[in-house]
Amino acid sequence: MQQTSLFDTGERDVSRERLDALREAIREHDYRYYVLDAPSIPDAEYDRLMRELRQIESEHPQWIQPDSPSQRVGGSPREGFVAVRHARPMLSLNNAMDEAELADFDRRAREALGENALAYHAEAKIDGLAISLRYENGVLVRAATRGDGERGEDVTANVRTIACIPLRLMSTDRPAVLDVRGEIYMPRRGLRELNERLLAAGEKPFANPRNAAAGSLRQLDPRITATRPLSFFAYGWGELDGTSAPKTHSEMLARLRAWGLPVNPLNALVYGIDEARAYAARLLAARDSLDYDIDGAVFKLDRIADQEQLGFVARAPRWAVAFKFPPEEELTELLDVDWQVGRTGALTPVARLAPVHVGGVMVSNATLHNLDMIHQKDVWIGDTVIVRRAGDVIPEIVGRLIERRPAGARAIVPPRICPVCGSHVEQVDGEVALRCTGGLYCPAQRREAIRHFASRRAMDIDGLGEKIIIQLDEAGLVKRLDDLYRLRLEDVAALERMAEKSAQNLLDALEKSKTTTLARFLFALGIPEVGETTAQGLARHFGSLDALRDAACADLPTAEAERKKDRFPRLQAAPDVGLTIAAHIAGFFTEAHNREVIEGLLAVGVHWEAPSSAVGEQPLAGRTYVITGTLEGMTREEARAALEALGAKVSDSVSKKTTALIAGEAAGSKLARAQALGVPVLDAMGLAELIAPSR
Ligand code: 5U1
Repeated sequence: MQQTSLFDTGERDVSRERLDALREAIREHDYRYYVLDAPSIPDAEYDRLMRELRQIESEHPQWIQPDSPSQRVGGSPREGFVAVRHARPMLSLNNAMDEAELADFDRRAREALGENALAYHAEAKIDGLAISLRYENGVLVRAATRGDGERGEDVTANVRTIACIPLRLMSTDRPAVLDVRGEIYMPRRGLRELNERLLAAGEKPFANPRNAAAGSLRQLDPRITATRPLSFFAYGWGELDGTSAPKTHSEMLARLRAWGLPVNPLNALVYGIDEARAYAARLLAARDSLDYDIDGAVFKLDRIADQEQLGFVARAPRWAVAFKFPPEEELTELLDVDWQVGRTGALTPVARLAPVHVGGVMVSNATLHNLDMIHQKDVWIGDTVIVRRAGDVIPEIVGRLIERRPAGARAIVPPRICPVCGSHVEQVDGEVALRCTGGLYCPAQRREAIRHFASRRAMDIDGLGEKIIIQLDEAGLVKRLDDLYRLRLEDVAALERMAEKSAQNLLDALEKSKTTTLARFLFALGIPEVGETTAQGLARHFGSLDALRDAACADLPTAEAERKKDRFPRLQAAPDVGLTIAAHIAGFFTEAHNREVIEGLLAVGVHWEAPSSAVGEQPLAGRTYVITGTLEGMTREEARAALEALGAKVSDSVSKKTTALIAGEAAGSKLARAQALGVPVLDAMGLAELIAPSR
């Protein structure tokens, strides 16, 4: 052991410096955790710092100071809530970090009591917020957080909003005074829904259920707490008056339950260390399937007389221990970000991590959800990030340590082209997801594209179900949709469990599907947000695939249109088509890969009759018009739609082939060019005559 000199020799001891640094760091983390409700490191990291501090202090007891973070149990009440003194202190639990430490706890208890095997009350350690509920004559009079164990914050108004906490105890046999001790927590599903709500409102989501529970309970406005899905389990008691003293912990928890307090159904009585270990193993195995976070198993001597005999050290009882499970949050380095393309084309950022054990599993990938989340959490490549793996959800990045950002860190830039197929990537206004536009071409979307294409309301290809689609894909027989129509009988018959008769049936169904309608074909293309009704509207409005394709490709947004939020006017002129759908249609048709697949489908013989409303009503077919200037009584887009509905083509530039220029007020260079080329010029009246029969 090292001795400190009374006289400062100028030489600072390494442990001493480390001790100071640890105390400073822990104080900072306490402040962030208890006061700001914004912890910046996972619990496991905090625990490591605290353990290291305690270790140094145990090696150098002369350095222990009363204000060291190791010398108190919890945090201090924050401004805004009234401090209240607990009638009995709220204790904390000593931890057993592994089975050997659990066995030590059991051995010490057995030795102290002189018994061979002890009965333990085994419980799940809920990862929430400890609370003390005071009932006087059966009525809830106060709820207080743990604070420093002696004094906490009065959160009665907030706790009264938690539905499962009784405001009045049930049954007639009520104690005069009862302090119930337990944990307030937020169920995982509740947190997911809450975070969705917060994100939709443009607010910051919570990183984990514990922060969410703490943040919700510490709201100064109880009406906000009331909207939060909080829950509670009772696991102990403080002052108890006006009723018989319980003989065992399990007996008292049964009484709490009878009084209407929620008690965890996973609690059990176990005998001896082997059963305790087995309980912990079962609980750990069940951990992912629970709807709340747990961070360990708690074992308490069941007999109250035994508890009293063992007593306390500092603020932790010697009769109970928390057997800690592997932490569900850890720190690691974000090495890179890949973008995964889902079956509907949505791009998800996947974090590549320096491998780390989280919740007992080695994790090297985690989701970052979407670009909005990346911005919200301000995560960069090179950052030290907090990775969380809880429940059966995939590991996620919940934050980063800004103070550890290295000089070479770089911001995450989303790809402009799809990493799988090279089609361009779009982010449609109002949507969080980035999307690959190569829906018909992208291998990542292939199976989904085929499934949708073949579905009954689309091309109605009988017999082309999910299993066969997977087989065809795995065999590499269908790389693009049009390959479906090139399948040969022997290829299909060679698939596993495919009789020749079924293979022939499939080919027949494919052949039959070639004769379809434009509306079905448009729906079958799987353009995002284009359902059956929209597809029918598009077919009716444009009359032909060419007209729709021209509108989609020519309708690229100009800077001026962007400013006026007046994008894709020709597409938006169709029924049911607003800005978002128009953007999806434009994105789809401007992607050359998709146009190639459509050409391929037409080339193999997919065809349809012109929509009936357009048949015989195309008097302007083969003619090309250009529109310029301000038309009286009609926007240029309406004029264009009317001409196209009659089969005309509307072009943007005047050439010798232009049938006529339609010139409104303030026509400029196009009018001059038409006159120079001898192209006929019509005014608004001429246009009205031209389209009159159809209006
Ligand atoms: N399940 C459970 N959690 N928990 C936490 N029991 C339990 N007991 C505790 C704590 C702090 O303290 C006892 C000493 C009452």
